[in-house]
Amino acid sequence: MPDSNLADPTRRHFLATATVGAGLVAVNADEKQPAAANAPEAYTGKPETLSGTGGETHQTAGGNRPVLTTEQGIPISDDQNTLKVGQRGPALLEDFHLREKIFHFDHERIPERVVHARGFGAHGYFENYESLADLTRADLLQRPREKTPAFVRFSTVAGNRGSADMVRDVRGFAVKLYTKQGNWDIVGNNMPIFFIQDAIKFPDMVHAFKDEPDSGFPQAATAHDNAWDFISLTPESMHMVMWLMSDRGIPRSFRFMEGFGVHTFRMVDAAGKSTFVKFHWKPKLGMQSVVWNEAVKINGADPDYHRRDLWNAIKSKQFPEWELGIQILDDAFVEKFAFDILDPTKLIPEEEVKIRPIGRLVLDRTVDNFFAETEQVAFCTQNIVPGIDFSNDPLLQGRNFSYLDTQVKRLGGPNFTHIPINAPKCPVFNFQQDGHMAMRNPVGRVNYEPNSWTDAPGPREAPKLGFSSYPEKIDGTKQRARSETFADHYSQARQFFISQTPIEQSHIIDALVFELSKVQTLAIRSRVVSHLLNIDKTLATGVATGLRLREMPKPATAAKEPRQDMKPSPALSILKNPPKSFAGRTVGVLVSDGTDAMLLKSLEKSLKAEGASMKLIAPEVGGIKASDGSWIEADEKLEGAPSVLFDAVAILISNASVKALSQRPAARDFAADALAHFKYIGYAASALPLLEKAGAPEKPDDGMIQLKTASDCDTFVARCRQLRFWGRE
Ligand code: HDE
Repeated sequence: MPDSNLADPTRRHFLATATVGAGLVAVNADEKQPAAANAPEAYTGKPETLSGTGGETHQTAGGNRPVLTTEQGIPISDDQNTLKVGQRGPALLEDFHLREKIFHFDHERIPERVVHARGFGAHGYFENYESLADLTRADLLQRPREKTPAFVRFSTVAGNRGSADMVRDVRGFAVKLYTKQGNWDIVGNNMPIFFIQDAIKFPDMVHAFKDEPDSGFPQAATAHDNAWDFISLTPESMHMVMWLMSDRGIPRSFRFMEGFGVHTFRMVDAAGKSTFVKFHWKPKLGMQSVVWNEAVKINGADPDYHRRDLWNAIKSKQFPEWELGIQILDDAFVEKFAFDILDPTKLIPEEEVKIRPIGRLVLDRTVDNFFAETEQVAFCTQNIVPGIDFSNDPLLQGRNFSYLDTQVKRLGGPNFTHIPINAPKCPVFNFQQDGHMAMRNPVGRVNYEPNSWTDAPGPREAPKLGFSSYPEKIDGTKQRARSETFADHYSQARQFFISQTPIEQSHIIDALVFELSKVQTLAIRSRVVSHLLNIDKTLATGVATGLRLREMPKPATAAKEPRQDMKPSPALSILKNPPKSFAGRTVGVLVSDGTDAMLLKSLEKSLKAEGASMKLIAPEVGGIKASDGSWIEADEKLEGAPSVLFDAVAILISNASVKALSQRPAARDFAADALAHFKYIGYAASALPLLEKAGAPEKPDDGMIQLKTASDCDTFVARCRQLRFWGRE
């Protein structure tokens, strides 16, 4: 709480020289050593707010306001004024406080990540369900119910650090597990595959996707010529393009998306037996995405929508949770699978290999400081622990090389592992030393091994305990070549498309039409459609019609004929896997003076029972006078809280207010957008004129639920579980 006594400067003049030292106690009576003069326990100055000669505010130390110091610990007398000759004269070079403060500020930024620059992190833990000793010797997976501390950073890929959250993009899902045998990073995404098969194409891909180098735009969007030019010349990207253009590209929040390790990894047991596995994170609250028109508006209304959602969920103790599952790929499966398990543009349908749940990830703590934790966290795919190993996926192999480089560049030197967010939470002993910002150097004389010193000889190898790579036998010719087993670029893209509901398919078509309409070069548009023809005819025709292509191109030449026998995989659709409840979601309730207080209470109760919440939106943020005369504070002002920010809405404005509100564009948009985005709408009869003005059908549709009684509120919340009333489409 702000202390109102300390907010307004008194007119008493601030005099730096007169106050310095005045509040300092020289010696702590009981001890020989004097306490630091500016230590909070020694400082007896009184906190005051004073006015300087130019009327500027000075707040002085005392009480719970410690003494301000320079980085060298020198107490500061005046933080409002530069040292000058006279009051209006030039500044003096000897003002070390000014110099240090501005110098530090000038260096506040570190290079942003070249990809995944915009992210948001949180702390939590991973808890495994049962011992996985039959598969791996990874220490964290041996003992049932053991908790391992975790830090997770979600991100978009293409946008700069200051870009908006709700862009169409892949989301990073990077998990750092601080195990007792070192840090294990699972640096994955919210899509189980990738655009390219070989790391050597990554710089080209990222260059093409990010803003164009001459103009510097578009920001955080693939809807431009370079991106689609690259895609259209890279048929292996077609499967990922289907995912990106699907609703997975615009997730409602991090809490409602899946995560994937993408590559095939190995689990290695104590006897050295290796099993290939894929990692999957399943959100406990189920999957949910927004619709494109909503995404565009969310970015304007709240560019921090995803980070705010995660922050608020944790702060309100609705801890986001995912289940970790593995697909175990035995030799027989690897042998008979239609694709290569090393190809990162292919997934393994859950219907073919079931996912075995092995534990859960809970995020229960926000960061204390965004920069120190979210910005400085350094994930590295090569951080694995004994019991886990790499596969030969060429993309993973390239990544293992890349992440160290990027961290050195971003964090300024090789000692980024000393930063608390990156430091393992288990003992670290080695002879690495020096370098920029070394916080931890070997102690004593010994800084090498082998050595013959007996007194503190330092650490040594542990042949059994230590990490040892799976001794895979490899015999081959050194060459630059792509495996022929990677050549089928369309079959799984087709499988993804045919696994979607008609609504989801139409979203994919709309997204492609939108993106390609921003592409100015006709030949590129047409080339993309030539690939779509190899995926699905309706898809290609839908896009060609949406673009008004005057001539249908020929199908692109396929390196391998696409298969037509792919079975749909229902697990790939979001809508075929709806959540069981409305928990974790929020209803935006539009209220006004005269809103039925009882009804509002009933709605709140129904939502609470479901584990959902509501936000009150009023013409003014100060609040409303409800029907029973009570004063109810609002959470948001109408113009700052459009309906796109909520999962469903209720419009409970009174008869007396409906006319005035119907004149207000924000109120009309609130209702019109809720209708256009297929949201469930609870309404009081008195709100109907606003809904009608916003284009509601004369006879309310089944997504509109009139609220009169407590039981209506229960019905409304139960209907909201379906998230959207697609019937309106
Ligand atoms: Fe990354 N990637 N990547 N990537 N990646 C980075 O590392 C790279 C790839 C992923 O929240 C960078 O710390 C190469 C696939 C995530 O801090 C960099 C290749 C997948 C994050 C880098 C890939 C990812 C990164 C930039 C092709 C999904 C954010 C900053 C071989 C499985 C981690 C950094 C965070 C970040 C390189 C491809 C996921 C430059 C060379 C595939 C989630 O090192």
